[in-house]
Amino acid sequence: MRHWWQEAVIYQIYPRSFKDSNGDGIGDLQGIISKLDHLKWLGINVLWLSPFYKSPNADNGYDISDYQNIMDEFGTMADFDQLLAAAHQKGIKLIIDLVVNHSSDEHFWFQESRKSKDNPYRDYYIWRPPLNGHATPPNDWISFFSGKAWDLDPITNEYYLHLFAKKQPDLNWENPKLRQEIYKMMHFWCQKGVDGFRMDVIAFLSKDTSFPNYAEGQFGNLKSYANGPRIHEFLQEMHREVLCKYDVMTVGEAFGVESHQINDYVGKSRKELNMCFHFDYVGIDRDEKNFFKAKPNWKLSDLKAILAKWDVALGEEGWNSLYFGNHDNPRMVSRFGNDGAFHKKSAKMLATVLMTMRGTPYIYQGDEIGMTNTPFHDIKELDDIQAKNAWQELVVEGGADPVEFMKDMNLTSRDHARTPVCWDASRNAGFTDGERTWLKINPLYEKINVTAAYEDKNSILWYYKKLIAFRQATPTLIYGAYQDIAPEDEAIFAYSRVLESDMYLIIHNFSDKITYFTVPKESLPKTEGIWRCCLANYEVTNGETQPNNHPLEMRPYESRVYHFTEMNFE
Ligand code: TEU
Ligand code: CA
Repeated sequence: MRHWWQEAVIYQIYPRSFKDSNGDGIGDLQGIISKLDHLKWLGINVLWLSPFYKSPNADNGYDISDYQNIMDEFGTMADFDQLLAAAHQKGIKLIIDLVVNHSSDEHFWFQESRKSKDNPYRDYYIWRPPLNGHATPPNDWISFFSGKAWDLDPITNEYYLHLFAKKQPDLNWENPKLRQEIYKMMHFWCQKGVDGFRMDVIAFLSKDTSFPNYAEGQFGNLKSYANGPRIHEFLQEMHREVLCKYDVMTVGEAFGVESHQINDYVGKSRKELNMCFHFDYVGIDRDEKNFFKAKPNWKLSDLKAILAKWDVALGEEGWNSLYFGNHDNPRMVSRFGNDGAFHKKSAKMLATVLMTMRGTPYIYQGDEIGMTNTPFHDIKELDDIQAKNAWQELVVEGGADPVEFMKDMNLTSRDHARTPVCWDASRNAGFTDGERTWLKINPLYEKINVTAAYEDKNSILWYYKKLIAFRQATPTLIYGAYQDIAPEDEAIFAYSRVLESDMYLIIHNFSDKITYFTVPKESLPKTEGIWRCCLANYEVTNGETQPNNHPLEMRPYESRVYHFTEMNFE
């Protein structure tokens, strides 16, 4: 059976950075409403909103203090209702972020929980006494945002667990009352009419309650946090109690899930999730020991191997999510493309990859105009708690070189994705009418902005629109089998997509040099037929359109999509 969420193209909005409507320099819900026509024009089907709930913003809304109210800066529940209705009216579905591994420490539950050991909310969180009666945490886990994952709370002299910031205590999913509260909250949003959930660090919900020390080896920490003993029981319960009652889609953030485990989460018969974001290539351009350090010479063959591995692992049982960027990663064109001489070409090439692989594609805001990384000169220019805590730990306390640290941040910071969307060439890039913005504006805004992109029919934006429409109209690109036909090549990424007798051949040049590529004979169809280049990011003249009988000359960051039609001999 085919589902609407397999055929959808999804667009992610990080509300703080999308569009400001009232001049305070912070994006908001009315800002999003004012730009829905942009999304409609692009042709996207689903909008994913990063958290917009009440939050003290220790982690920009991923620390929720009230799951059923709206963040003050973003507006009101009436604004949300208006946004949902307006999106639906334009034929756009809306999915929301479900952040239930942890809450904010300012959530009522935690405020109560910390008061005493016998408070009715005590077991909503994970409390443990100090080891041996001393100030020693229960185990050696560290937080993703630096420092220990346990904090000693003086009121009851016990530790609480926080895999992320101190202000993000982990919820205790062992407690059935907590689980019921979460399901009730999910019903609240489903009854409003939202169309699904993106689920934050979903594989972390169930912990090994003996809290062992880290497992040995690389990613030992992830092995300890993720895929806990009751994770599938919890997800199946969530499905039974909430999800199966609505026509909603779900996508889990599967940090810590390996490819051989994925179909336990998304397999058709599992009744858990529809799809997941895997994290396998998030670290491909990072130093193995230091996540903040970029490793510039990542290999295309490694990236392709990861993509193929997941496609095989998911097979016909599961379904993939395709993404090259989100609010936690640097800009995709700066990272996987070339944001200098081949900015436009490489942004279009990456978009072509995204739209021609098997799975549901996710576009991150601003990528449709090729927004790039932003130069940050000083730690004060960064906002992200992950960067600030790392600065404190590594530079201030650890004596690391501050210049080196900032050099790394200029490649790897999460804030690259969070600088405001550039709407036009006016002051503050048309993001706000106010004087200031909460995070700096990308200095290229006069050139790279939405208005300029609309005016240039050759722009990245127009190309996205064409690609999206093409994909939506082409079942083979959505459902067809995926086969990498040149896995070893370090410049060319080439694959076929086949559905019954329909075949596409897609070829990209991931390098800044002209590269010749010969399609391997065994990858060509056995029957006679005609090849037609139906989409490309360069002009393709007639003489060049046959991929089957001579080497193709692929220009820097060129993408071509070929369609094969069998010859009719009658
Ligand atoms: O991300 C999970 C996560 O672990 C990332 O923050 C990871 O550390 C990052 O990708 C590395 O750069 C989710 C949210 O997407 C993120 O924004 C939140 O900060 C985090 O969970 C906590 O809710
Ligand atoms: Ca605002």
